[in-house]
Amino acid sequence: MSDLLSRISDAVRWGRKDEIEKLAEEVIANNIDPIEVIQKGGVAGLDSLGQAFEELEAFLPELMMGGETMKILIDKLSPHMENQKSAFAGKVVIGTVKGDLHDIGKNLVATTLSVNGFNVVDLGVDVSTNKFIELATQNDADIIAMSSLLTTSAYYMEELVTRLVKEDMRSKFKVIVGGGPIDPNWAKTIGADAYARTAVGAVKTCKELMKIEKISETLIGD
Ligand code: B1M
Repeated sequence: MSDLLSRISDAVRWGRKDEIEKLAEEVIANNIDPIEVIQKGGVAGLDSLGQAFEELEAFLPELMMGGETMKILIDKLSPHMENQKSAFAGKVVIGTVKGDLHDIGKNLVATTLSVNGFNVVDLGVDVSTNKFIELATQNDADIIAMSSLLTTSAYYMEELVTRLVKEDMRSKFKVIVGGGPIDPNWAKTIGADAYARTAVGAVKTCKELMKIEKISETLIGD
């Protein structure tokens, strides 16, 4: 198993799309947990690529190839995630905040919530605060879930919470935030209700949020 994970991590790191298809088939044939493979193989590969990018050992085209390879892995494995859709768990409007085009983590959170019984409305990437509020209202959502991978875009999470307060809508939606540069401190500072570090953590945390009647000062997180 650890050999397979490291081959998957390498294939994502070096953007080897043909190889990832075969490795995904090996995962499926051996009935291995897709979430574990995505996290410990795929995410590990992208982390190593991100590190190389920071150290100027990899450049934008490699980042794009790595991202595309990861998407192939997720697309192949998602249908094999254990479906827990036994009961309606709540409605979530999710998106990557304004200025940010990273969608791999957000997609993973959306899929994991969906296979765990949440009704998920995915707004995509580069989602403005207006669009979040409009679509959450239109869909009568329980939770607004915001993802950000860019430090420069994390500000829009704060903008959304501030707008909800100003427009007297704060009690209508629970707000959860996550993504690379986001941490519990940031979530608390901006007045979000919850933070999650991973997609699996987001499911656990959103389930907790659904049990809470009223917004409290205490941040929930995995
Ligand atoms: Co870019 N990128 N990127 N990138 N990219 C990062 C994020 C970066 C950390 C790389 C680095 O410098 N080390 C850096 C951001 C620095 C910062 O601001 N802190 C960066 C940069 C700088 C950029 C550009 C500005 C580069 C440039 O143009 N010069 C540019 C920005 C474009 C834009 O958005 N406007 C850019 C572009 C790209 C690509 C398009 C090439 C590609 C994205 C492809 C795509 O998403 N479709 C890309 C990639 C692939 C990366 C890295 C390598 C991988 C990101 C990823 O998908 N990780 C990344 C480095 C890294 O993260 N190590 C990097 C895997 C994914 C599963 O993890 O999204 O973190 P993640 O999601 C996790 C958790 O965070 C959590 O759950 C997921 C799974 O467990 N999570 C949530 C995520 N959202 C959540 C929401 C929740 C809860 C949990 O609740 C709502």
